[in-house]
Amino acid sequence: MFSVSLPRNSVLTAALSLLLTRLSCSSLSVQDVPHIASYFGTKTRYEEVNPHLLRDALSVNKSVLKPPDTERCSPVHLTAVIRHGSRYPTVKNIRRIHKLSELVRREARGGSAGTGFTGGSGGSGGSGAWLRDIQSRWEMWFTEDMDGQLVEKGRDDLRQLARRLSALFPSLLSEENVRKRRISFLSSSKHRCVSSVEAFQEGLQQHWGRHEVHYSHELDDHLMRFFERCRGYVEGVENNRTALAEVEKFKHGEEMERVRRRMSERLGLPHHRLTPDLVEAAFFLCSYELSIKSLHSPWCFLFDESDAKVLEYKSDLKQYWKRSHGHVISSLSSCPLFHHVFRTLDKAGRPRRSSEASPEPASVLVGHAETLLPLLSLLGLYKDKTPPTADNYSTQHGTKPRPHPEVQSDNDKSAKRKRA
Ligand SMILES: *[C@@H]1O[C@H](CO)[C@@H](O)[C@H](O)[C@H]1NC(C)=O
Ligand SMILES: *[C@@H]1O[C@H](CO)[C@@H](O)[C@H](O)[C@H]1NC(C)=O
Ligand SMILES: CC(=O)N[C@H]1CO[C@H](CO)[C@@H](O)[C@@H]1O
Repeated sequence: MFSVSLPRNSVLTAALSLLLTRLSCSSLSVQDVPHIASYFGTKTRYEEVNPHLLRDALSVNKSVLKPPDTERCSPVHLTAVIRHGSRYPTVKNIRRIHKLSELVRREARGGSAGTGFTGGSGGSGGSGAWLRDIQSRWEMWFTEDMDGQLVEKGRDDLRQLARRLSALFPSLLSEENVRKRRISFLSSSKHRCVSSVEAFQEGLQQHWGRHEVHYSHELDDHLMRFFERCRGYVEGVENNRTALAEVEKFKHGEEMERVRRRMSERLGLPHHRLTPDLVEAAFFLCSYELSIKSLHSPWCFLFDESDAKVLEYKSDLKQYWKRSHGHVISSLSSCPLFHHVFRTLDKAGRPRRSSEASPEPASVLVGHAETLLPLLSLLGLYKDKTPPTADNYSTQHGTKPRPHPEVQSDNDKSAKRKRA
């Protein structure tokens, strides 16, 4: 959250909300949550980062908005750049999950190696229970048509975020401002983003006890999917294998090899059958069953905490080199959005005669993690002194994240991903 104090005692506020939160009717008790639940990178449940929302998904802390004691301020504008809510895996990962589940169902014989786990609902210990669960009870329920769509829980993420923001900024996200269409809603054209911007509007209406929702939003891929239109980025990073050399190196490096070997032992599968992509598919499977269905998946028992840290580092490396500070062009590609946000803030903060119309009270922009990361990087946030590399796992993996003081930590999962 960053705010600009204006001459006439007003506060201009821009909230950057990275990841959303959800939570409501989860049936998982605390001890049922997989022991590796906080290592899923961009797929971590929002409640792992903001556990207070488990108790009350609508709670807000108004003290974060308190202006300096010497000033009398009131909010005049809110810009929120928001990622879509929880979603299904994309087709690429659904195919990997399918391949993994077939392999394990047909060929896994279980490990004799003691894993130190007791798992599965049988609770009889060893690898037997969870592997029996996977092989006889677990059903492949992902279908290709789910391809990255928003899940019901993802809708809740956005509804609840809208309600919290509305409680924090009642004069901006007000019923009247929405009714008179004074608030702009922009979205990426992807289905999950459109569903998210609609859910956000539903949340506002719920907040006011209304049932009939009138949606109003515009699609703008120039702003929200700038990354696919920036030639320098597409050629220099997206389509350039060398740009992600550190990720490739780590993927085939000794830490990942150890995870692979342990996983193949636990499953009783020949090592060569389990590619690094399939190892990752199992990890994602654990994360998706938790975030979509609130399930403690039997697949989670394939990993211990040290395995999870390695896989988390791998996805951190990828985000860093693909979307963040790794290559300057990645952050520069967000210039269209950057300029849009700051032009909007400037306009809202410009001194006005009292006869002039007041500025747009709020601008809500819904995009992707790929939208947020380059923008945060361009703002200079979360920049490591030394870049994370394939060789740095041992020095970097234990680093605790420190959220940047000026970024609202509400839902800020990305803060965790950055090694401050
Ligand atoms: C609210 O935020 C302030 C400042 O960040 C913090 O000191 C305080 O403990 C928070 N209150 C609650 C109830 O979380
Ligand atoms: C690909 O990435 C490498 C490493 O970052 C860089 O040196 C090279 O110039 C890039 N190639 C293109 C075509 O941009
Ligand atoms: C934090 C840390 O150890 N960073 C090092 C990672 O590796 C690169 C080169 O391999 C070094 O330059 C960094 O200092």
